[in-house]
Amino acid sequence: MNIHWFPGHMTKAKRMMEDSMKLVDCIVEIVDARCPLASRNPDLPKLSKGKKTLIVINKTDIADPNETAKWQSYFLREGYPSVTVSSINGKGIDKLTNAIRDLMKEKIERDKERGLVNRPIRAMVCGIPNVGKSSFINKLNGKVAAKVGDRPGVTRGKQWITLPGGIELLDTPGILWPKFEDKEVAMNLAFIGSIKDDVLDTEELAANLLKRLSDGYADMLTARYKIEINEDDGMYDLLEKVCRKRGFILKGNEFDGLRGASVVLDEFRGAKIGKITLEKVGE
Ligand SMILES: Nc1nc2c(ncn2[C@@H]2O[C@H](COP(=O)(O)OP(=O)(O)OP(=O)(O)O)[C@@H](O)[C@H]2O)c(=O)[nH]1
Ligand SMILES: [Mg+2]
Repeated sequence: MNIHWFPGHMTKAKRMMEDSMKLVDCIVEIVDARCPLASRNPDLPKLSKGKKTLIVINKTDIADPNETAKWQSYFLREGYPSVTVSSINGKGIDKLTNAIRDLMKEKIERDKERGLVNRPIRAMVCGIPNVGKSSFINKLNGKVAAKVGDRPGVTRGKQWITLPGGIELLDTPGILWPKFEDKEVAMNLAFIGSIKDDVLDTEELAANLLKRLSDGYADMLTARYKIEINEDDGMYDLLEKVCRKRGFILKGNEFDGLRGASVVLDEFRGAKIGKITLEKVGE
């Protein structure tokens, strides 16, 4: 499958982000719990010049909780502390400030030794499109942020959100780009809806997704679509089964793959099939 996706405005986004990065002490990188690796940006350590990074595993409300726990351990082994959140129901959002203070404890100590008190810790949110950056910031604003203030001069007119514990967060997130040249990554991002469907063959995509889910989440597929799944079913066989069960039939008794595909993709993305994680640690 060929995915032409890289938007032209990414160059501008990159420049803006590099600008913002100079203003902060640490990075909060949002990833999607359903594919925590595919939704990361491989260039971030270089872009941030090695700034300390906290990973926010977002959308945990629609991912497989067992896998989310494994991803959290994985990231820690890789040297990245993380918090697990849902920016829709707000779960876990209140863990952010402690996690940032913990991440930056050396700086806090250093400042203290130098007699610098009440120096804020500045952070910015980054992430590839659609991981929930805006939702996360909005949720913070609604839940734990004290106020939004403008700091002209220091910040060149940028808006900051003041969090408890002396943390200031840039209110505009940095948009990163995914590792789009990697086919597996592109597929996963397409499944979760981070790549516009109009550039994709949705039948091929949905059929691929069904085949993928039949390994590990077959029970959920069976429960949702009332279909029997055999090991030797090809991806289009699965799509056909879904279509026939749902009555998506065209003239001549052909199955309406397009209609089936759109339903499967929508239901997967809306977590109607279940809480599913596409990437497994160690695979
Ligand atoms: N279920 C669920 N959906 C979420 C969560 N966070 C965000 N979303 C949804 O994901 C979609 C993208 O969210 P945004 O907050 O717009 O993501 P973004 O990273 O700001 O996206 P861009 O601005 O396009 O880069 C929206 O449909 C949100 O409702 C979450 O924790 N759980
Ligand atoms: Mg946004």
